[in-house]
Amino acid sequence: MIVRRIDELHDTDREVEASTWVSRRFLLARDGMGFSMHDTLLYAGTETEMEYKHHVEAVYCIEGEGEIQLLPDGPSYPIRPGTLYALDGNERHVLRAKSQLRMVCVFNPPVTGTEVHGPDGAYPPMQAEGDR
Ligand code: 9YT
Repeated sequence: MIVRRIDELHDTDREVEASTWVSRRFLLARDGMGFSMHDTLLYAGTETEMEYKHHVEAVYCIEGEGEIQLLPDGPSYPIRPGTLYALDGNERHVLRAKSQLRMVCVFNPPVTGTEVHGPDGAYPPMQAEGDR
């Protein structure tokens, strides 16, 4: 069994920061669960464009207010605590945080912990076990 607390992730490779968000990664590929699970903060007043071409992702909002819009010109949906969205079609999207958003994110396949968004907004495909 794995038991972790969020304060134990601080200043480790399980805490990954980008310009508009910080991701605290409770479960990564190396934990062997078959998915990764993150507690991500998106900073107030920011927008983050993403396209996970190689992963599906479910995101559950537990704090904050914002909206998600499908790109290039898709519909927008309000995000508030209690809202889940699931990108089951690798959709390109933008997440706008009106206030700080706290999101629980689950990725399949799991992220390895080293990914950053490429210029195309995607994380690269999962590497083979021996490459990590
Ligand atoms: C909600 C979202 O996708 N934010 C970007 C960061 C990503 N979820 C991550 O790596 O935790």
